[in-house]
Amino acid sequence: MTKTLNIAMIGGGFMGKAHAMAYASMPMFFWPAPAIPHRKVVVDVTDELAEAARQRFGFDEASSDWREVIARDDIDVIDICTPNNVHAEIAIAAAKAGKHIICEKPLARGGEEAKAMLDAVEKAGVIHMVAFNYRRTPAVALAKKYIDEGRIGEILNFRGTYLQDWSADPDGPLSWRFQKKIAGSGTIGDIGTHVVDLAHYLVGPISAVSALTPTYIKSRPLQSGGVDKLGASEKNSGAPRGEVDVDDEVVSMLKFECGAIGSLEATRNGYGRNNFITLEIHGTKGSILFNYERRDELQVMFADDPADARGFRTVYTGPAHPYGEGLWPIPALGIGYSETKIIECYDFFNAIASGEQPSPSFADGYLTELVADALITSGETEQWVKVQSLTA
Ligand code: NAI
Ligand code: SOE
Repeated sequence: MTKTLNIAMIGGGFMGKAHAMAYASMPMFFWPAPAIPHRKVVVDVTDELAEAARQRFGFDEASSDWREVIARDDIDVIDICTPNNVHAEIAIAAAKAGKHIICEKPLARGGEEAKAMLDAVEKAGVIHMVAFNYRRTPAVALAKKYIDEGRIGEILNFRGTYLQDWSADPDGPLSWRFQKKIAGSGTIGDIGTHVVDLAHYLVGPISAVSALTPTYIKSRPLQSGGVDKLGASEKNSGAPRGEVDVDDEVVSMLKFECGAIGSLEATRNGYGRNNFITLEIHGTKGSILFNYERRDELQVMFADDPADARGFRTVYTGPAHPYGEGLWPIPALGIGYSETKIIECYDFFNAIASGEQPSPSFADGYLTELVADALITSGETEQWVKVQSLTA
């Protein structure tokens, strides 16, 4: 009989929806499942919001008090889907209560907070994961497989972009994503960290950065609390405005510990771009290209192909590729955002079942926060900044 584990999910916004869908779907895709996630309690800031989330996302119970929920003996897993300012407080309390933890990205508002979270989960001996789900796109996992097998040789260069346009309108509201005290940083923490995580996954640790981090839109109409509707829907040009104290864009050169070089670009102000995550990786024996907006496809070029057949080929991910056994039976039926979250859920529950930490764990999330800190400092000083070593 497959074991059931009770989930308490804190935060019922965009990510609450994605995680609830993953809990319901994971055993339907991956069977036998490592465990059955049971949607036990959902928590939000008011009883009304929590109750709406309970009904919508299929939880047994609703609560507006995460501390009380964490203290319960019948909860196995705490899932943190709140804005970034409460990740640390919730995770540290959950670790002390002996719960396994999955926390949305970015792990924290910087390296210091992330280190306290890492220390807490390591002391408690619980399983911990940070939800950098784009690693779980099968085409990205296939790129990792090719790289690990040496199919494109030694990595020379990594180019990663994450371009969106939902914040390009100056009258989009001052949601929590534009407030340093809540988000920690702007584009750097919100989407730049996804690229850093992908770079760490595919190439290895980043050792130094040289970044530019402009803020284009210095004030926005005030929004009093609430979920972040990501721009357009709450536009209100006549409302009183508040200061934006985070970066809108980051463009950085990168050095990796392995000797590779690279670049990272992330913006939420790039008109016409939506969820444009691209990776281009050059090795001594070939190259890999990925574009999340065409996420069923991986473009690969192997330098030892016959001269008359050289060039990029398109591999459509399917049953022969990572996670293919659980997903859809033929390639190109369509991998979506939900599938990345279902796979993430599968890997997290496998980790709980096996007792082995998953990747990315809080240790990986901490490393990513150290790079984010370095990007912020570099942007402020316009200097190269070394990433703080984990052993320092
Ligand atoms: P959101 O604004 O849509 O929803 C946040 C929810 O948390 C709201 O319902 C809010 O009322 C609730 N909340 C706030 N403080 C709380 C507290 N103290 N206790 C209980 N509930 C609280 O935000 P969204 O987009 O869901 O983001 C949440 C987290 O997920 C963030 O850390 C964000 O960076 C991350 N995220 C990750 C994505 C990914 O692709 N992995 C995509 C979107 C967000
Ligand atoms: C907004 O930029 C956002 O929702 C990010 O917070 C997520 O991490 C990203 O995956 C989608 O866009």
